[in-house]
Amino acid sequence: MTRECIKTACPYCGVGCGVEVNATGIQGDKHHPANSGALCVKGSALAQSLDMPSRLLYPKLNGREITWQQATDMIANAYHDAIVHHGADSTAMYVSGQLLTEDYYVANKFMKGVVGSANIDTNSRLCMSSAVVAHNRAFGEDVVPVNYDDIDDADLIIICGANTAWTHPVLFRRIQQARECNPELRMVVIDPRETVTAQQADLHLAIPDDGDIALFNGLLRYCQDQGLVDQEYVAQHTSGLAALCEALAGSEYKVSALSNHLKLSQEQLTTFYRWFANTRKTITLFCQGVNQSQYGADKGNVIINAHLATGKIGYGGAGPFSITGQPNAMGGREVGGLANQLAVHRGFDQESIELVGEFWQTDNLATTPGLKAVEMFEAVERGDIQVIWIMATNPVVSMPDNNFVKRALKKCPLVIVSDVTSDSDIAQYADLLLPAAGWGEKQGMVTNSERMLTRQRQFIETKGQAKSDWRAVSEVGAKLCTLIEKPNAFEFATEADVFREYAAMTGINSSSDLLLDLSTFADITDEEYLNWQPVQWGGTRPFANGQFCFPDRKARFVVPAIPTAHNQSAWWLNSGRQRDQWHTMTRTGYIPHLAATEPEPTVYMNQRSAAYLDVNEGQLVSLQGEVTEHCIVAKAAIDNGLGARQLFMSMHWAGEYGGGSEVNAVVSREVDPHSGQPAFKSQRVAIQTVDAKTYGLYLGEKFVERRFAYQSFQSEENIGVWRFADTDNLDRDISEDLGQTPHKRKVVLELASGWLTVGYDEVGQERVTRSILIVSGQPIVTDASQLAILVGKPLSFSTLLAIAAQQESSELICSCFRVNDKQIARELESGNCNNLSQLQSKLKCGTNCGSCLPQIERLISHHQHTILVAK
Ligand SMILES: Nc1nc2c(c(=O)[nH]1)N[C@H]1C(S)=C(S)[C@@H](COP(=O)(O)OP(=O)(O)OC[C@H]3O[C@@H](n4cnc5c(=O)[nH]c(N)nc54)[C@H](O)[C@@H]3O)O[C@H]1N2
Ligand SMILES: Nc1nc2c(c(=O)[nH]1)N[C@H]1C(S)=C(S)[C@@H](COP(=O)(O)OP(=O)(O)OC[C@H]3O[C@@H](n4cnc5c(=O)[nH]c(N)nc54)[C@H](O)[C@@H]3O)O[C@H]1N2
Ligand code: SF4
Ligand SMILES: [Mo]
Repeated sequence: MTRECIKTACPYCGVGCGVEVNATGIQGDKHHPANSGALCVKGSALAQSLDMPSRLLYPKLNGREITWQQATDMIANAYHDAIVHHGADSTAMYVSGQLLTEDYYVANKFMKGVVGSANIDTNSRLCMSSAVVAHNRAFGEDVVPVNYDDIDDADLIIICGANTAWTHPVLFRRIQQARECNPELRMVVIDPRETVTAQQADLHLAIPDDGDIALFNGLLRYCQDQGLVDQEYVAQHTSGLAALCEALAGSEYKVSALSNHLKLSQEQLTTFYRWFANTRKTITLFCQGVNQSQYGADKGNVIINAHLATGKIGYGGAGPFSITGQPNAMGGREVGGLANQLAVHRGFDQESIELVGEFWQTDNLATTPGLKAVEMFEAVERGDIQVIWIMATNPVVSMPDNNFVKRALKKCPLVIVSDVTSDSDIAQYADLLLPAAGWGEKQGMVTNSERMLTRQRQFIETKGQAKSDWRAVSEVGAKLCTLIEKPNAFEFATEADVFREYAAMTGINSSSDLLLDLSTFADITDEEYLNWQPVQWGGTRPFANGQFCFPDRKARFVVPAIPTAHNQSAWWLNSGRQRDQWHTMTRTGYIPHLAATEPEPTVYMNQRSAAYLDVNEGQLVSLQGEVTEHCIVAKAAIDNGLGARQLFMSMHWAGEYGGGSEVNAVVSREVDPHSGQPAFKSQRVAIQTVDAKTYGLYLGEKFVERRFAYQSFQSEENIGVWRFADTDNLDRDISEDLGQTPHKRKVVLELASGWLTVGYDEVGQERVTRSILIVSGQPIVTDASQLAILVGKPLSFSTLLAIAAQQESSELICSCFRVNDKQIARELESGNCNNLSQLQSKLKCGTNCGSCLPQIERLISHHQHTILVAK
């Protein structure tokens, strides 16, 4: 890889772990403040992620290679034509929290400063925009007032609407370590599902969908009734509590009424309320279960309200802690890459417009907010947008009602897509496809959840003609400046030039009450930029002095809306993340051990729901969106952590992996009115069993072109695994269809419930398996011993079969060493192993990245509990 040791940052989640690359590979950076050397399962697989299939190497116009010069001219001309003939607002850009700060800054300047439209929005709209609104409304600025170090200091950690054990694993491990060091530290998890995170909690509150507002309103009311409001803090540093208390004066906020409404016992509620009110060092960590809601902004504010009313903010170990999802979601917010922000934490007020206009030396500045993500694609569908540039995001999968986005893009005269792979779904909608430099090939700054700026560094050569996104935009920007006869606003030779200009721009905040000010870095040398060590803006303790960012320096309470009751008779579909996949799978789907934990599109429900629907594990069901009218098919699986009529599906399934079972096909476009963030977690759907006549499993090199009613793909070492099902009876011709790999021989074997074809070559006396096809009338649970008789070379063959057999009947716990729950249970039951370290030495599970430790610990404690009950 590289001889010297290069320090960079992980490109996945907002924990922002430091990474070191050297001759031995990619490891965690022991000296980075975010992770002290730890990496989760995704971070540990970064080296494998560099072998991306279908890497995009050249600019392509409708599939044909063109030069960068042609592409640049074409884009600049298209923006110019649209501006001249239809106005600046007929153009748009849709970017991503996975861009680096330099990319983001240049894109924002291009749209708002040169094109003259604020129609630049980002996938952070789907992710953090509710938290941004909540911070701005409460503090006067989008500031997260907590640090990771506070976790070690806290005595109560509340995790609300986040599955941290899976989504921010290194941070979760830090919480677990803090609990080991501090036996007083309690953990409360607020999540309608009993997640792996919730299983570790001292108290799990399984509230109904969007029950957070009532829960936290009740907390405030409790504090008030019990005389636990910090009157002095409230009087000196806040405003608006009286109005909020008035709104919460009704009997519906008494514990007895809330207990009914939230389906929690009075004891659970008062325990939570007492712990919160009486623990000085309390952190409330929150993420998408809060943000992705029709009430997302208000949900953020009820959490902040509770912290303000009890003064739990501004000192070590306390505060509301919105954690970011993407590696640079925070950097995008700093730069101002959302359509309703102008730049550097500035909005569209007159003073900001003047300061930004002057800094950018433009008389063409966007002066009103642009279109937010959903509105933007609606404008595309109406034909109001002539040209859109999509960068580092896959909206035809990740947007709600994704089929509408597909329809819209088909109508748009020019769709430009910058991506690293030509395999992504969005690449299929591009007229002009631009190759972006990927992680390891590019460099620049990212900011994590605790406002820490770390540099991503280049350690491999850029492939083909791929180019950093900031450079691609700068070249188009420069060309556009000549077309509109303006001086070039994009004279950046390096990332350092861009960063210096951005840092200088934040200086416009220095005479204001805003905390974002990086202007001390405006003049750093190239060398200083190169050797950048992590820096945190806003100081280590924002709001320590009780001074907030409004003119009166007081924080504000927000009176939230009261959620209307959801339709109780419909099934509730909740969606989110799996431990081992990243978003739409373009960077993790092809890594075998990451693909193994959830090998096909799966919809989870509890045992009683399955019985009610008369569906068995492994059978197919279809989901029909209440609003979108689309339908998807997925495999049913049991998760007793879900409540009645609750369904959960991961958001990842996309492209050839998911065969069309993208969950967003059944997700409506309903958004939070303040933030515009979609309510991904609150969908009503109809669910039905699918009358599948045939289930199939194929292990081979290439699958048939033919489409089945259901189909999925999983990447294994040197082989593909396809699962499929159909409502027709498939005949044996399919085994001919599948015989695209030239087999020397084929054997067909009748099984009890179907049939099996094995294709193999003969090599000397040995048989080498090339493909296996199993077709059955039932969901496939293979019997490896029955099939193994066929093989001349048992090892390779049985490995293939183990893949088939294992995943149907067990849950993969440790993906690094492929250890499943059955193996762990066997060791525990046989008495071979009694604790974690014995399991680790016997099976190696949990000895690499440790992302599965919470699940192994759960299996051990479950086993110990079973023994106790049996006694
Ligand atoms: N493995 C993995 N990790 C990731 C990512 C990934 O793709 N894969 N993506 C990253 C990104 S961009 C993000 S934004 C984060 C997201 O991180 P998280 O927010 O932790 O993850 P999610 O699974 O989206 O949802 C969190 C939980 O919200 C719960 N929830 C649903 N409705 C409600 C409700 O009304 N109230 C409450 N209190 N909870 C509710 C869900 O049951 C779910 O368990 O993860 C980051 N980390
Ligand atoms: N139903 C449901 N939907 C959701 C969510 C949910 O919980 N439920 N969560 C939402 C959230 S929080 C998020 S953050 C979004 C994420 O959704 P997306 O942002 O759409 O997902 P990604 O797969 O990360 O898309 C990133 C794309 O950028 C490409 N890429 C990678 N690196 C680079 C680069 O350096 N430059 C360029 N130009 N391209 C690059 C990748 O190949 C990929 O195509 O999904 C949202 N959608
Ligand atoms: S927790 Fe995992 S995915 Fe997130 S930054 Fe750290 S290593 Fe990367
Ligand atoms: Mo996100």
